[in-house]
Amino acid sequence: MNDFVMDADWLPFHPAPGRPRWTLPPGSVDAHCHVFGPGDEFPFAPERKYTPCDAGKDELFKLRDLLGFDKNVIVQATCHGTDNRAMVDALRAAGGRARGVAVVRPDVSDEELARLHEAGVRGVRFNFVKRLVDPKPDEYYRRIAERVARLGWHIVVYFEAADLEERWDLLTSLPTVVVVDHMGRPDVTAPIDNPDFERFLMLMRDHPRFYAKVSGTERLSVSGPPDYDDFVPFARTVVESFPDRVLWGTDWPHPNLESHMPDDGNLVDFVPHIATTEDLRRRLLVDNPTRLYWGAAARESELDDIPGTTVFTGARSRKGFQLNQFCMSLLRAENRERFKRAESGYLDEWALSPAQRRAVVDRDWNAAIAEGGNIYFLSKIFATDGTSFPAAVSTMVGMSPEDYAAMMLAGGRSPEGQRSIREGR
Ligand code: 0GY
Repeated sequence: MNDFVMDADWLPFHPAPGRPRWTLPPGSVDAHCHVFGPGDEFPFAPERKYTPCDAGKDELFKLRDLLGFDKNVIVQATCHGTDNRAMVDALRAAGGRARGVAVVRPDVSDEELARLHEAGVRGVRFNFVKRLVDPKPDEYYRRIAERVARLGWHIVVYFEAADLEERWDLLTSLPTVVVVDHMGRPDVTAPIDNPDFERFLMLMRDHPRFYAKVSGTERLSVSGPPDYDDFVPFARTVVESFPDRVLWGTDWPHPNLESHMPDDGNLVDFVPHIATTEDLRRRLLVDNPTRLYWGAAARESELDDIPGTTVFTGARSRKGFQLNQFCMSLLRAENRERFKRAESGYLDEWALSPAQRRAVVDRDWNAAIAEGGNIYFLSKIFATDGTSFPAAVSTMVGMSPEDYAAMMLAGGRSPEGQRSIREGR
């Protein structure tokens, strides 16, 4: 029994969308869609501004297959607040074919962020649209940005065109890639050179870390279907000016529409009107979203498949920054003396995580590397302790220093050994 009754004026998603008349390029990503509930399984948030119809993962995946998309990016909707369970459940069910954008509070725990990452979340959303949320001061968002930047995530922002000016300093100082939903909601009935849209184009032009979703056709257009004439010049300008920084999504199940509910097949048919060449369409639908949501992760999982080697990636460098800085401080004789005299007090001066601190205290180099340490920096600790490099690293493979040295003198490990952790060879 569903405890939630959708709003009286709610327009449910199209019950039977048609198959598009053109074929999406292979590997296309629907880079903006949501799941709502179902409410009896994943309750809507008490602070929500609307109660939608249920629109769960099964419906979403059916639509993905009907339209011909390969993958989805599921964006946490405001009706679920900061409870990301419905979205995470959909990610897990998608078997690698979906990534997520979560909504979190600044005090979200590291464990929760790690859990979201593992499920496939690669970004957080800051929503400034006042009819959807009670926006917070800039500081609130800065604290979240700092947390998620360390994970290599990006930030998706949703705002009304007129609000860009007020949030300009915050947005342009965010430390990550920033994706703007629905082109910053331009007034498509205004001339294309209106000041609000000019400001948005300036944002994109002057800040190469910004991406734009050229989506929201059905919610921004006033001229309406089937041609959405008023929307076309705005979207085309963005696609043609920034072909490598645009994304597109259906926006299914289309929350808060008032004028009409589109047939999602027709929305896909509309894409060639805004991305007019095959090359532009491939970048919009395949290359850009794949790079943003699957690129780094795919590369890192490849790197993680090298037996006996932990590659020092950007994410690990961010994670281990304080640990490695501490190690480097030991290059100075006076710091070595202070560390040797009162190890615990010296470690207090560095913002190490409990796991990093434990690894240093235990001289557990495998643990230190798992926490973002780099062997070349960690070697400053070996030197401070008066331990040779081979003696220190022999502990990582459970060998005595003598046996390890003998193996190295005999030419090291055989190249015939294991080549892939995943494949066990
Ligand atoms: C969208 C647009 C809207 C709603 C939300 O999270 C949401 O509730 O994003 C809207 O009402 O404009 O992109 O789904």
